[in-house]
Amino acid sequence: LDQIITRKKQEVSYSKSAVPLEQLKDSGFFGRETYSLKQTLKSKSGIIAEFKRKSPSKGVISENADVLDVAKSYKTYGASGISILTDSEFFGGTFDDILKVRNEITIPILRKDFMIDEYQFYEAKSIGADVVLLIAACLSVSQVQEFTDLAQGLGLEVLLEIHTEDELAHYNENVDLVGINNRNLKDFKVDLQHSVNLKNLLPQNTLSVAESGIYSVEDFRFLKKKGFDGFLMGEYFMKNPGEAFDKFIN
Ligand code: IGP
Repeated sequence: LDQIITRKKQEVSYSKSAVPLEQLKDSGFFGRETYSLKQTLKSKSGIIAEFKRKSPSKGVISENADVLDVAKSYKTYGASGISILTDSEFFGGTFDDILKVRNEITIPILRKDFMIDEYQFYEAKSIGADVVLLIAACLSVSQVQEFTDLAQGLGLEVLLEIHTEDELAHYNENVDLVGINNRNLKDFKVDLQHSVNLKNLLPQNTLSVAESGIYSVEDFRFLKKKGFDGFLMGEYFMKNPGEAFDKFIN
């Protein structure tokens, strides 16, 4: 994680020198209609399906998948939203992946990246995202507050990701959704029960998303029964291209 953050800081400073923040703000934001993940989590399957080519924990997952084909099938199968990694170095994603789908896909798009600088929120808005991820493990409590205000001011929804009890301190009632990562980003271990325990410590009625390591109908049903509203799934769908969501939904 430290390595990712170091690299991310370099990337952001490079982007800023190419297109300064003031210029990015002036360029006007992409006029895509915005979609609310808070709403679609309830009205659709609850599945936030992810497009991901590779990851530090799994290596190459799917090198040649076409983002538009995948996004269209996710939408058709009833996804509440699509999560698109925009980190290149570690996850093989690009802004282009969002640019390619934004005009075709009428469900919320989550820009999935490591957000550490205000610049990235303007970027997210300018490429047409609806939702951004804030990872508690990468941010201070005050950064979470500050970035939540900034994101929402731009019309973006905020998914706050936590993994430990300590990170509950990063929660504030303004965040739109709370994701609990089943995977520990430090050692990559997956523990669903740990996430359930943590979810039970959140205020009731918090919209909660179980993230990562959901590989079977059993995993999915277990988390659903425990009251999670959303399910962020990447690897499973990337490795089973074109597979419908029926067995999860029904
Ligand atoms: C998806 P999986 O195990 O279904 O592919 O996981 C998603 O939860 C995972 O990609 C993720 C992630 C993150 C990636 C969750 N939080 C933070 C990068 C950064």
